[in-house]
Amino acid sequence: MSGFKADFLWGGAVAAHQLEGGWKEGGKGVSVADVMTAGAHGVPREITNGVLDGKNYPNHEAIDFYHRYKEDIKLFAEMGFKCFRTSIAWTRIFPKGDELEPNEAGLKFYDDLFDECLKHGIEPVITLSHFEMPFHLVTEYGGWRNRKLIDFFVRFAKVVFQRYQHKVKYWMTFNEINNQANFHEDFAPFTNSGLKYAPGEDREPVMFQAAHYELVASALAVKAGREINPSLQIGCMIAMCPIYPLTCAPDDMMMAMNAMHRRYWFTDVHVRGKYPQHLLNYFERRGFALDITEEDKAALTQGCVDYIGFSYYMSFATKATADNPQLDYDESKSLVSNPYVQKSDWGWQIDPVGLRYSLNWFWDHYQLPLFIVENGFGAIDVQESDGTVNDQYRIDYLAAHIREMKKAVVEDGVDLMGYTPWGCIDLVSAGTGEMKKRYGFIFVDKDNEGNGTLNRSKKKSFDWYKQVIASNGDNL
Ligand code: P53
Repeated sequence: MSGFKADFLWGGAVAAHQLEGGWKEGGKGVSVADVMTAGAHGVPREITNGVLDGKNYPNHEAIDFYHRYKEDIKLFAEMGFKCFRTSIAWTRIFPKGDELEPNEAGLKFYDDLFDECLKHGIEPVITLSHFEMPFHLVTEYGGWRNRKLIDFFVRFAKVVFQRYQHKVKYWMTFNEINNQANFHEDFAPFTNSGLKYAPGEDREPVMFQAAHYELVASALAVKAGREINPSLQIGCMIAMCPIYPLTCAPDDMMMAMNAMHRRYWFTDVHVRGKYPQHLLNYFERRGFALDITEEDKAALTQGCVDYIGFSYYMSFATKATADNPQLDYDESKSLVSNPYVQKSDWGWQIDPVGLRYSLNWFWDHYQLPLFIVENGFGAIDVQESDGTVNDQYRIDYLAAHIREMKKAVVEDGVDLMGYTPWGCIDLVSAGTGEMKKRYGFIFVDKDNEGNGTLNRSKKKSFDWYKQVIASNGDNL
Protein backbone atom coordinates (compact mmCIF):
# COMPACT_ATOMS: atom_id res chain seq x y z
CA MET A 1 0.00 0.00 0.00
CA SER A 2 1.35 3.44 -0.85
CA GLY A 3 -0.59 5.44 1.71
CA PHE A 4 -3.91 5.69 3.49
CA LYS A 5 -7.04 4.03 2.07
CA ALA A 6 -9.09 6.09 -0.37
CA ASP A 7 -11.99 6.15 2.12
CA PHE A 8 -9.77 6.97 5.11
CA LEU A 9 -11.84 8.72 7.77
CA TRP A 10 -10.12 12.06 8.36
CA GLY A 11 -11.96 14.23 10.81
CA GLY A 12 -11.92 15.64 14.31
CA ALA A 13 -13.11 14.58 17.75
CA VAL A 14 -14.93 16.17 20.68
CA ALA A 15 -17.23 15.05 23.49
CA ALA A 16 -20.69 16.41 24.30
CA HIS A 17 -19.95 17.71 27.77
CA GLN A 18 -16.78 19.51 26.69
CA LEU A 19 -18.37 21.67 24.01
CA GLU A 20 -22.17 21.65 24.00
CA GLY A 21 -23.02 23.74 27.04
CA GLY A 22 -26.79 24.12 27.26
CA TRP A 23 -26.55 22.06 30.42
CA LYS A 24 -30.21 22.58 31.29
CA GLU A 25 -31.67 23.02 27.82
CA GLY A 26 -34.22 20.72 26.25
CA GLY A 27 -34.88 18.90 29.51
CA LYS A 28 -31.26 17.82 29.99
CA GLY A 29 -30.40 16.36 33.39
CA VAL A 30 -27.29 16.99 35.50
CA SER A 31 -24.31 14.88 34.47
CA VAL A 32 -21.12 14.04 36.35
CA ALA A 33 -19.36 16.66 34.23
CA ASP A 34 -21.80 19.31 35.50
CA VAL A 35 -20.58 18.92 39.09
CA MET A 36 -16.88 19.33 38.32
CA THR A 37 -15.25 22.71 38.86
CA ALA A 38 -12.33 24.16 36.93
CA GLY A 39 -8.87 23.07 38.07
CA ALA A 40 -5.44 23.62 36.53
CA HIS A 41 -2.21 21.70 35.92
CA GLY A 42 -1.48 20.16 39.32
CA VAL A 43 -4.79 21.42 40.80
CA PRO A 44 -7.45 18.69 40.59
CA ARG A 45 -10.99 19.59 39.55
CA GLU A 46 -13.28 19.59 42.57
CA ILE A 47 -16.16 17.13 42.43
CA THR A 48 -18.98 18.86 44.29
CA ASN A 49 -22.03 17.30 45.87
CA GLY A 50 -24.47 18.56 43.26
CA VAL A 51 -24.36 21.97 41.58
CA LEU A 52 -23.41 24.55 44.23
CA ASP A 53 -23.71 28.34 44.15
CA GLY A 54 -20.57 30.36 43.62
CA LYS A 55 -18.53 27.63 41.93
CA ASN A 56 -17.08 27.77 38.41
CA TYR A 57 -18.46 24.83 36.39
CA PRO A 58 -16.89 25.25 32.96
CA ASN A 59 -18.98 22.56 31.25
CA HIS A 60 -22.29 24.34 31.89
CA GLU A 61 -21.75 26.71 29.00
CA ALA A 62 -18.63 25.14 27.48
CA ILE A 63 -18.33 26.66 23.97
CA ASP A 64 -22.10 26.77 23.43
CA PHE A 65 -21.99 24.27 20.57
CA TYR A 66 -25.59 23.47 21.49
CA HIS A 67 -26.62 26.75 19.84
CA ARG A 68 -23.75 27.20 17.39
CA TYR A 69 -23.22 23.75 15.90
CA LYS A 70 -24.28 24.78 12.39
CA GLU A 71 -21.56 27.41 12.19
CA ASP A 72 -18.99 24.95 13.60
CA ILE A 73 -19.88 22.07 11.30
CA LYS A 74 -19.61 24.42 8.37
CA LEU A 75 -16.00 25.12 9.40
CA PHE A 76 -15.32 21.37 9.77
CA ALA A 77 -16.70 20.89 6.26
CA GLU A 78 -14.43 23.64 5.00
CA MET A 79 -11.45 21.66 6.32
CA GLY A 80 -12.78 18.68 4.38
CA PHE A 81 -13.76 16.47 7.33
CA LYS A 82 -15.02 13.05 6.24
CA CYS A 83 -16.21 12.31 9.77
CA PHE A 84 -16.87 14.01 13.08
CA ARG A 85 -16.56 12.20 16.37
CA THR A 86 -18.74 13.40 19.22
CA SER A 87 -20.77 11.76 21.97
CA ILE A 88 -24.41 11.71 22.90
CA ALA A 89 -24.96 13.29 26.31
CA TRP A 90 -26.77 10.49 28.14
CA THR A 91 -28.56 13.16 30.25
CA ARG A 92 -30.23 14.67 27.18
CA ILE A 93 -31.85 11.30 26.41
CA PHE A 94 -32.42 10.00 29.95
CA PRO A 95 -32.01 13.06 32.23
CA LYS A 96 -31.73 11.00 35.40
CA GLY A 97 -30.68 7.75 33.80
CA ASP A 98 -33.30 5.47 35.33
CA GLU A 99 -36.41 6.62 33.43
CA LEU A 100 -38.28 4.14 31.27
CA GLU A 101 -39.02 6.59 28.45
CA PRO A 102 -36.51 8.82 26.67
CA ASN A 103 -36.69 12.61 26.43
CA GLU A 104 -37.86 13.54 22.94
CA ALA A 105 -36.27 17.01 22.97
CA GLY A 106 -32.86 15.43 23.53
CA LEU A 107 -33.37 12.89 20.76
CA LYS A 108 -34.44 15.68 18.43
CA PHE A 109 -31.27 17.67 19.13
CA TYR A 110 -29.05 14.82 17.92
CA ASP A 111 -31.30 14.18 14.91
CA ASP A 112 -30.71 17.77 13.88
CA LEU A 113 -26.99 17.61 14.65
CA PHE A 114 -26.45 14.42 12.63
CA ASP A 115 -28.56 15.77 9.75
CA GLU A 116 -26.37 18.84 9.69
CA CYS A 117 -23.23 16.68 9.50
CA LEU A 118 -24.66 14.48 6.76
CA LYS A 119 -25.75 17.54 4.78
CA HIS A 120 -22.03 18.39 4.52
CA GLY A 121 -21.01 14.81 3.71
CA ILE A 122 -19.59 14.33 7.22
CA GLU A 123 -20.13 10.94 8.82
CA PRO A 124 -20.91 11.10 12.56
CA VAL A 125 -18.79 8.78 14.77
CA ILE A 126 -20.54 8.45 18.10
CA THR A 127 -19.43 7.55 21.62
CA LEU A 128 -22.25 6.42 23.89
CA SER A 129 -20.66 7.34 27.19
CA HIS A 130 -17.89 9.92 27.31
CA PHE A 131 -17.40 11.06 30.94
CA GLU A 132 -20.98 12.38 31.17
CA MET A 133 -23.23 9.83 32.89
CA PRO A 134 -26.26 11.10 34.81
CA PHE A 135 -25.31 12.40 38.26
CA HIS A 136 -28.54 10.92 39.62
CA LEU A 137 -27.07 7.45 38.99
CA VAL A 138 -24.20 8.41 41.29
CA THR A 139 -26.33 9.71 44.15
CA GLU A 140 -29.08 7.07 43.97
CA TYR A 141 -27.15 3.98 42.91
CA GLY A 142 -23.49 4.56 43.71
CA GLY A 143 -22.55 4.72 40.04
CA TRP A 144 -21.21 1.63 38.28
CA ARG A 145 -20.61 -0.21 41.54
CA ASN A 146 -24.30 -1.10 41.12
CA ARG A 147 -25.33 -3.86 38.70
CA LYS A 148 -28.57 -1.99 37.90
CA LEU A 149 -26.55 0.42 35.78
CA ILE A 150 -26.20 -2.30 33.14
CA ASP A 151 -29.92 -2.15 32.38
CA PHE A 152 -30.00 1.65 32.36
CA PHE A 153 -27.09 1.84 29.94
CA VAL A 154 -28.40 -0.86 27.64
CA ARG A 155 -31.79 0.88 27.49
CA PHE A 156 -30.05 4.12 26.53
CA ALA A 157 -27.94 2.32 23.91
CA LYS A 158 -30.95 0.59 22.35
CA VAL A 159 -32.92 3.83 22.12
CA VAL A 160 -30.16 5.69 20.31
CA PHE A 161 -29.17 2.77 18.02
CA GLN A 162 -32.82 2.44 17.02
CA ARG A 163 -33.28 6.13 16.48
CA TYR A 164 -30.05 6.94 14.60
CA GLN A 165 -29.25 3.65 12.84
CA HIS A 166 -29.71 5.23 9.40
CA LYS A 167 -27.64 8.31 10.27
CA VAL A 168 -24.78 6.83 12.31
CA LYS A 169 -22.79 3.77 11.30
CA TYR A 170 -19.72 4.05 13.59
CA TRP A 171 -20.21 3.80 17.35
CA MET A 172 -18.10 3.28 20.46
CA THR A 173 -19.41 2.24 23.87
CA PHE A 174 -17.32 3.67 26.77
CA ASN A 175 -14.73 6.37 26.24
CA GLU A 176 -11.28 5.47 27.56
CA ILE A 177 -12.75 2.75 29.76
CA ASN A 178 -9.25 1.91 30.99
CA ASN A 179 -8.46 5.34 32.49
CA GLN A 180 -9.81 3.98 35.76
CA ALA A 181 -6.76 1.73 36.03
CA ASN A 182 -5.61 4.91 37.80
CA PHE A 183 -8.04 4.35 40.67
CA HIS A 184 -5.98 6.05 43.41
CA GLU A 185 -6.86 9.47 42.06
CA ASP A 186 -10.48 10.69 42.14
CA PHE A 187 -10.81 11.86 38.52
CA ALA A 188 -10.92 8.65 36.50
CA PRO A 189 -13.17 6.62 38.84
CA PHE A 190 -15.68 9.48 38.83
CA THR A 191 -15.60 10.33 35.13
CA ASN A 192 -15.46 6.72 33.92
CA SER A 193 -17.82 5.14 36.41
CA GLY A 194 -19.46 7.69 38.72
CA LEU A 195 -17.50 6.24 41.63
CA LYS A 196 -17.00 8.18 44.82
CA TYR A 197 -14.94 6.36 47.36
CA ALA A 198 -15.45 6.45 51.13
CA PRO A 199 -12.34 7.48 53.09
CA GLY A 200 -10.15 4.44 53.58
CA GLU A 201 -12.21 2.25 51.22
CA ASP A 202 -10.28 -0.46 49.36
CA ARG A 203 -10.58 1.15 45.95
CA GLU A 204 -9.15 -1.49 43.65
CA PRO A 205 -11.85 -4.20 43.82
CA VAL A 206 -14.54 -1.52 43.45
CA MET A 207 -12.88 -0.36 40.24
CA PHE A 208 -12.70 -3.92 38.89
CA GLN A 209 -16.37 -4.49 39.76
CA ALA A 210 -17.49 -1.28 38.06
CA ALA A 211 -15.38 -2.03 35.00
CA HIS A 212 -16.85 -5.52 34.85
CA TYR A 213 -20.42 -4.18 34.82
CA GLU A 214 -19.42 -1.71 32.11
CA LEU A 215 -17.86 -4.44 30.00
CA VAL A 216 -21.02 -6.54 30.31
CA ALA A 217 -23.13 -3.48 29.45
CA SER A 218 -20.88 -2.79 26.46
CA ALA A 219 -21.21 -6.38 25.22
CA LEU A 220 -25.00 -6.33 25.62
CA ALA A 221 -25.14 -3.02 23.77
CA VAL A 222 -23.01 -4.39 20.91
CA LYS A 223 -25.29 -7.42 20.67
CA ALA A 224 -28.43 -5.27 20.71
CA GLY A 225 -26.97 -2.90 18.13
CA ARG A 226 -26.28 -5.77 15.74
CA GLU A 227 -29.82 -7.05 16.20
CA ILE A 228 -31.23 -3.62 15.44
CA ASN A 229 -29.05 -3.17 12.36
CA PRO A 230 -26.28 -5.57 11.31
CA SER A 231 -24.52 -2.83 9.33
CA LEU A 232 -23.61 -0.86 12.47
CA GLN A 233 -19.92 -0.92 13.38
CA ILE A 234 -19.49 -0.83 17.14
CA GLY A 235 -16.08 -0.45 18.73
CA CYS A 236 -14.47 -0.01 22.10
CA MET A 237 -12.41 3.02 23.09
CA ILE A 238 -9.11 2.68 24.92
CA ALA A 239 -6.75 5.36 26.23
CA MET A 240 -3.44 4.15 24.83
CA CYS A 241 -0.34 5.32 26.65
CA PRO A 242 2.16 2.52 25.96
CA ILE A 243 4.35 1.86 28.99
CA TYR A 244 8.05 1.50 28.29
CA PRO A 245 10.67 0.06 30.64
CA LEU A 246 13.01 2.81 31.83
CA THR A 247 16.01 0.53 31.11
CA CYS A 248 16.63 -2.86 29.53
CA ALA A 249 17.16 -4.43 32.99
CA PRO A 250 15.03 -7.60 32.90
CA ASP A 251 13.01 -6.55 35.95
CA ASP A 252 12.20 -3.21 34.32
CA MET A 253 11.00 -5.10 31.25
CA MET A 254 8.78 -7.34 33.39
CA MET A 255 7.47 -4.32 35.26
CA ALA A 256 6.54 -2.70 31.95
CA MET A 257 4.82 -5.89 30.81
CA ASN A 258 2.81 -6.12 34.04
CA ALA A 259 1.90 -2.46 33.73
CA MET A 260 0.63 -3.06 30.19
CA HIS A 261 -1.40 -6.00 31.50
CA ARG A 262 -2.99 -3.86 34.19
CA ARG A 263 -3.82 -0.95 31.86
CA TYR A 264 -4.95 -2.86 28.75
CA TRP A 265 -6.80 -6.01 29.91
CA PHE A 266 -10.00 -4.09 29.18
CA THR A 267 -9.22 -4.47 25.46
CA ASP A 268 -8.88 -8.25 25.86
CA VAL A 269 -12.39 -8.45 27.29
CA HIS A 270 -13.88 -6.16 24.64
CA VAL A 271 -12.19 -7.99 21.77
CA ARG A 272 -12.01 -11.61 22.93
CA GLY A 273 -15.05 -11.70 25.22
CA LYS A 274 -13.18 -13.11 28.19
CA TYR A 275 -10.78 -12.16 30.94
CA PRO A 276 -7.08 -12.79 30.43
CA GLN A 277 -5.70 -15.46 32.77
CA HIS A 278 -3.12 -13.11 34.29
CA LEU A 279 -5.96 -10.99 35.64
CA LEU A 280 -7.95 -13.93 37.03
CA ASN A 281 -4.77 -15.03 38.82
CA TYR A 282 -4.32 -11.51 40.15
CA PHE A 283 -7.90 -11.43 41.50
CA GLU A 284 -7.17 -14.70 43.27
CA ARG A 285 -3.86 -13.55 44.71
CA ARG A 286 -5.48 -10.37 46.04
CA GLY A 287 -8.57 -12.21 47.29
CA PHE A 288 -11.00 -10.02 45.29
CA ALA A 289 -14.43 -11.65 45.34
CA LEU A 290 -16.08 -10.04 42.34
CA ASP A 291 -19.65 -10.47 41.17
CA ILE A 292 -19.00 -12.10 37.77
CA THR A 293 -21.81 -14.50 36.89
CA GLU A 294 -22.10 -17.23 34.27
CA GLU A 295 -24.66 -15.06 32.44
CA ASP A 296 -22.14 -12.23 32.41
CA LYS A 297 -19.48 -14.49 30.92
CA ALA A 298 -21.90 -15.61 28.21
CA ALA A 299 -22.86 -12.00 27.48
CA LEU A 300 -19.19 -11.00 27.11
CA THR A 301 -18.63 -13.61 24.40
CA GLN A 302 -21.66 -12.40 22.46
CA GLY A 303 -20.75 -8.74 22.27
CA CYS A 304 -17.19 -8.61 20.97
CA VAL A 305 -16.39 -5.33 19.27
CA ASP A 306 -15.92 -4.71 15.54
CA TYR A 307 -12.96 -2.36 15.83
CA ILE A 308 -10.66 -0.74 18.35
CA GLY A 309 -10.95 3.01 18.75
CA PHE A 310 -8.20 4.56 20.80
CA SER A 311 -6.72 7.84 21.94
CA TYR A 312 -3.01 8.48 21.79
CA TYR A 313 -1.37 11.53 23.34
CA MET A 314 1.77 10.28 25.05
CA SER A 315 3.79 7.31 26.20
CA PHE A 316 4.62 6.38 29.80
CA ALA A 317 7.69 4.77 31.35
CA THR A 318 8.11 2.63 34.46
CA LYS A 319 10.76 0.77 36.42
CA ALA A 320 11.02 -2.00 39.00
CA THR A 321 11.69 -0.98 42.60
CA ALA A 322 12.93 -2.95 45.60
CA ASP A 323 9.74 -2.29 47.59
CA ASN A 324 7.59 -3.92 44.89
CA PRO A 325 8.79 -7.53 44.55
CA GLN A 326 5.62 -8.68 42.72
CA LEU A 327 6.11 -5.87 40.19
CA ASP A 328 2.53 -4.68 40.71
CA TYR A 329 1.52 -1.55 38.82
CA ASP A 330 0.10 1.43 40.66
CA GLU A 331 -0.41 4.20 38.15
CA SER A 332 -0.24 6.90 40.81
CA LYS A 333 3.28 5.75 41.86
CA SER A 334 4.86 3.54 39.20
CA LEU A 335 5.47 6.03 36.40
CA VAL A 336 8.82 7.70 35.79
CA SER A 337 9.97 10.43 33.46
CA ASN A 338 11.35 9.33 30.08
CA PRO A 339 14.63 11.20 29.50
CA TYR A 340 14.45 10.73 25.71
CA VAL A 341 11.30 12.76 25.00
CA GLN A 342 10.02 16.31 25.51
CA LYS A 343 6.95 17.19 27.56
CA SER A 344 4.02 19.53 26.97
CA ASP A 345 3.28 22.38 29.40
CA TRP A 346 0.98 19.92 31.17
CA GLY A 347 3.73 17.33 31.54
CA TRP A 348 2.46 15.00 28.79
CA GLN A 349 5.37 13.21 27.11
CA ILE A 350 5.54 13.92 23.40
CA ASP A 351 6.38 10.73 21.54
CA PRO A 352 5.27 10.32 17.91
CA VAL A 353 7.10 6.99 17.55
CA GLY A 354 4.93 5.72 20.41
CA LEU A 355 1.94 6.02 18.09
CA ARG A 356 3.53 3.70 15.54
CA TYR A 357 4.40 1.34 18.36
CA SER A 358 0.82 1.49 19.71
CA LEU A 359 -0.70 0.76 16.31
CA ASN A 360 1.54 -2.26 15.94
CA TRP A 361 0.87 -3.39 19.50
CA PHE A 362 -2.90 -3.33 18.98
CA TRP A 363 -2.65 -4.97 15.58
CA ASP A 364 -0.32 -7.75 16.79
CA HIS A 365 -2.57 -8.50 19.76
CA TYR A 366 -6.00 -8.30 18.21
CA GLN A 367 -5.99 -8.14 14.39
CA LEU A 368 -8.99 -5.84 14.40
CA PRO A 369 -9.30 -2.61 12.40
CA LEU A 370 -7.95 0.35 14.36
CA PHE A 371 -9.28 3.88 14.55
CA ILE A 372 -7.24 6.71 16.12
CA VAL A 373 -10.13 8.68 17.59
CA GLU A 374 -8.03 11.15 19.59
CA ASN A 375 -4.57 12.62 19.24
CA GLY A 376 -3.47 16.18 19.78
CA PHE A 377 -1.43 18.82 21.50
CA GLY A 378 -2.89 20.77 24.41
CA ALA A 379 -1.09 24.10 24.42
CA ILE A 380 -1.46 27.76 25.38
CA ASP A 381 -2.29 29.65 22.21
CA VAL A 382 -1.68 33.37 21.84
CA GLN A 383 -4.07 35.34 19.69
CA GLU A 384 -2.23 38.18 17.89
CA SER A 385 -3.77 41.65 17.68
CA ASP A 386 -5.06 40.82 14.18
CA GLY A 387 -6.82 37.73 15.56
CA THR A 388 -4.46 35.13 14.08
CA VAL A 389 -2.99 32.24 16.06
CA ASN A 390 0.36 30.93 14.85
CA ASP A 391 0.16 27.41 16.27
CA GLN A 392 3.15 25.95 14.42
CA TYR A 393 3.89 23.72 17.48
CA ARG A 394 0.52 22.02 16.97
CA ILE A 395 1.21 21.49 13.27
CA ASP A 396 4.63 20.03 14.17
CA TYR A 397 3.08 17.68 16.74
CA LEU A 398 0.32 16.44 14.44
CA ALA A 399 2.57 16.13 11.37
CA ALA A 400 5.08 14.05 13.34
CA HIS A 401 2.30 11.74 14.53
CA ILE A 402 0.77 11.38 11.08
CA ARG A 403 4.22 10.45 9.68
CA GLU A 404 4.50 7.63 12.21
CA MET A 405 0.92 6.59 11.56
CA LYS A 406 1.75 6.31 7.88
CA LYS A 407 4.76 4.11 8.59
CA ALA A 408 2.51 1.81 10.62
CA VAL A 409 0.15 1.53 7.65
CA VAL A 410 2.60 1.46 4.75
CA GLU A 411 5.61 -0.32 6.22
CA ASP A 412 4.03 -2.41 8.98
CA GLY A 413 0.70 -3.29 7.36
CA VAL A 414 -1.62 -2.14 10.13
CA ASP A 415 -5.31 -1.81 9.20
CA LEU A 416 -6.19 1.78 10.09
CA MET A 417 -9.70 3.16 9.51
CA GLY A 418 -9.23 6.82 10.27
CA TYR A 419 -7.81 9.66 12.31
CA THR A 420 -9.74 12.25 14.29
CA PRO A 421 -7.51 14.74 16.14
CA TRP A 422 -8.85 15.74 19.54
CA GLY A 423 -10.59 19.04 20.20
CA CYS A 424 -10.71 20.08 16.55
CA ILE A 425 -12.38 23.19 17.93
CA ASP A 426 -11.15 24.58 21.29
CA LEU A 427 -13.14 23.18 24.19
CA VAL A 428 -13.07 22.58 27.94
CA SER A 429 -10.23 20.32 29.03
CA ALA A 430 -11.48 17.10 30.61
CA GLY A 431 -8.53 16.67 32.94
CA THR A 432 -8.26 20.23 34.22
CA GLY A 433 -11.48 22.02 33.24
CA GLU A 434 -9.39 24.77 31.68
CA MET A 435 -10.11 26.60 28.41
CA LYS A 436 -6.48 27.63 28.04
CA LYS A 437 -5.38 24.04 27.36
CA ARG A 438 -6.32 24.27 23.70
CA TYR A 439 -6.25 21.63 20.98
CA GLY A 440 -8.25 23.22 18.17
CA PHE A 441 -7.78 24.18 14.55
CA ILE A 442 -10.50 26.69 15.40
CA PHE A 443 -9.92 29.24 18.17
CA VAL A 444 -12.80 29.98 20.54
CA ASP A 445 -12.68 33.30 22.35
CA LYS A 446 -13.22 32.24 25.94
CA ASP A 447 -10.90 32.12 28.95
CA ASN A 448 -10.61 30.00 32.08
CA GLU A 449 -12.90 32.32 34.06
CA GLY A 450 -15.61 32.07 31.41
CA ASN A 451 -15.05 35.51 29.84
CA GLY A 452 -15.07 36.01 26.07
CA THR A 453 -17.30 36.47 23.04
CA LEU A 454 -17.32 32.75 22.11
CA ASN A 455 -16.42 33.90 18.58
CA ARG A 456 -14.75 31.32 16.36
CA SER A 457 -11.67 32.00 14.22
CA LYS A 458 -9.24 29.87 12.19
CA LYS A 459 -5.76 29.16 13.50
CA LYS A 460 -2.77 28.57 11.23
CA SER A 461 -3.32 24.83 11.68
CA PHE A 462 -6.76 25.11 10.04
CA ASP A 463 -5.39 25.53 6.51
CA TRP A 464 -2.61 23.05 7.21
CA TYR A 465 -5.08 20.31 8.20
CA LYS A 466 -7.25 21.12 5.19
CA GLN A 467 -4.21 20.37 2.98
CA VAL A 468 -3.50 17.17 4.86
CA ILE A 469 -7.01 15.89 4.24
CA ALA A 470 -7.11 17.07 0.61
CA SER A 471 -3.87 15.18 -0.12
CA ASN A 472 -4.96 12.10 1.91
CA GLY A 473 -2.02 12.59 4.24
CA ASP A 474 0.67 13.32 1.63
CA ASN A 475 1.10 17.06 2.27
CA LEU A 476 2.33 17.38 5.81
P1 P53 B 1 -7.40 16.91 28.54
C1 P53 B 1 -5.86 11.38 30.48
C2 P53 B 1 -4.96 10.72 29.65
C3 P53 B 1 -5.24 10.56 28.32
C4 P53 B 1 -6.44 11.03 27.81
O1 P53 B 1 -7.35 15.51 27.80
C5 P53 B 1 -7.35 11.65 28.63
C6 P53 B 1 -7.07 11.82 29.97
C7 P53 B 1 -8.05 12.54 30.85
O2 P53 B 1 -7.67 13.86 31.01
O3 P53 B 1 -8.58 12.07 28.22
C8 P53 B 1 -8.91 12.15 26.86
O4 P53 B 1 -8.71 17.53 28.16
C9 P53 B 1 -10.41 12.28 26.82
C10 P53 B 1 -10.90 13.63 26.41
C11 P53 B 1 -9.90 14.68 26.85
C12 P53 B 1 -8.62 14.43 26.09
O5 P53 B 1 -8.12 13.14 26.32
O6 P53 B 1 -7.31 16.58 29.97
O7 P53 B 1 -11.04 11.28 26.05
O8 P53 B 1 -12.19 13.82 26.93
O9 P53 B 1 -10.34 15.98 26.68
C13 P53 B 1 -7.52 15.42 26.42
O10 P53 B 1 -6.25 17.68 28.01
